[in-house]
Amino acid sequence: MIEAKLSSQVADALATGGAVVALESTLIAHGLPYPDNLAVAKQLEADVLAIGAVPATIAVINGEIKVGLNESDLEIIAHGSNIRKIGPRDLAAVITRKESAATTVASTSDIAASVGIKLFATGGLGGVHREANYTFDESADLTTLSNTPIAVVAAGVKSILDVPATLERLETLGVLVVGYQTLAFPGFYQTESGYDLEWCFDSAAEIADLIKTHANLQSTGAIVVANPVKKELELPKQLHDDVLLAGMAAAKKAGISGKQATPFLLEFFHRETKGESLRVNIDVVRSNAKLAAEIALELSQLR
Ligand code: PSU
Ligand code: MN
Repeated sequence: MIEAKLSSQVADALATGGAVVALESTLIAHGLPYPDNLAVAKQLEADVLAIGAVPATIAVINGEIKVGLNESDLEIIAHGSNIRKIGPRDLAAVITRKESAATTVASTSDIAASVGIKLFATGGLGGVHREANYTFDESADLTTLSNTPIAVVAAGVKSILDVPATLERLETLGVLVVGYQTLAFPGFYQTESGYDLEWCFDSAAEIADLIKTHANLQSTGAIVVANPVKKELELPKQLHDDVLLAGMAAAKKAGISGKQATPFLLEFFHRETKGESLRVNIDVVRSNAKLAAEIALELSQLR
């Protein structure tokens, strides 16, 4: 088990088999602009609480892994420009240096599963980047999901990625992907990515059952619950495709690669769509947090 400081609400809920939803901090520090990000961080926690589950936002604060952040921790993360974005491999370094850092899907999943949290909500997963065939840029989210027993609610993978390659890797790595009320794999800013799923689960209760069965089988990987943005809220396709092409060209020109690629492209989208992509991004994470809370609640009633 990873040594972490749990908020008293999270500790109580875990001790009594209550519903807990993990939330990540990279999305706050590097995925959304200040001060919207701070408001979103608080809104996500309120959304989870309103459904009757306990939110557990995860980050490293002054060298300590925290599960459940207080107001001042959230401020530190939200003023994120000099906060590192860290995957599982970086944890030891950040703790040794007593720095604060934002955790990605990979490191958040790792920490959450290790303290006994079963549900995690994010926006879009990391995966295989376009041109990964020669850059080798594949998110550590994939490796972690292959060996971490947690259910992650996401609107698919970020649309800036190579979506079909990411789906192939998820299959190879043994990560179960199920659509929530859909067989169309979501496209993050868009309802559909153009790629299909093999499983559609229709309710939070059915997904809670699935998580329980998966655990009984001692399956070691994660379950991805793919929750699409509502059609009437998605980013228009032409706008999305145009901005993505322009963003990738701008990234190349600016020499952006590796872990800077995602924050650069998300910011490019927010700017070039005049806030439309930001609105969709917020809708997506809120909807995922709510669904994760509903599933966590059902699961707590099963156990
Ligand atoms: N999805 C979002 N916004 C984000 C991310 C995902 O809507 O900021 C972050 C997550 O923390 C994810 C990370 O784990 O991007 C993946 O980054 P990379 O591709 O560098 O591994
Ligand atoms: Mn990468």
